[in-house]
Amino acid sequence: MRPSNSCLLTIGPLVLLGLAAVGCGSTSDGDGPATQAGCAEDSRVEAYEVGTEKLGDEELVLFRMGTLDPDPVDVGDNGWNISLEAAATGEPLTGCSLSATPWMPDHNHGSNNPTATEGAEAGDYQFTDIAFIMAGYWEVTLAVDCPDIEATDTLMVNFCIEG
Ligand SMILES: [Cu+2]
Repeated sequence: MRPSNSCLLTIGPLVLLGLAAVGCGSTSDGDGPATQAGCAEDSRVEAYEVGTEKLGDEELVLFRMGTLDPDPVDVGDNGWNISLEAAATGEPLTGCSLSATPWMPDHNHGSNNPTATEGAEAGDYQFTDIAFIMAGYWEVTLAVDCPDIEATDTLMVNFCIEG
């Protein structure tokens, strides 16, 4: 169910700024899961725990969830640490390209598409500017491409920012 038609246009920084300015997806009718507030109760939301390991969709890469900054995530630029291992060998994956695509499925829009930098420890990667431009339910799809891995692997991690 869609919340309203105020938030259907997608992509483009100008459009996004416009949406943020008018407060897209405001809780006009209050029925359905797509309201801004209360996503902590949303059955799609998984609690975020540092140290949890998640296997990528292609089962090639193991993503270990690292610290968030701020923790919990909030509206604005967010930092996120992630470690990558080869699922087959458990070896840290270095030299990878790791990107994040935040998306609000209930509003049909994203924000930015940042790339992580490699940390000092082998296999560690850091995002500094994942832009959660509004409160609500977000899905962040990670995509990783490594010299030691045969194909791109992806993983979706979801977050709730209480409005
Ligand atoms: Cu939105």
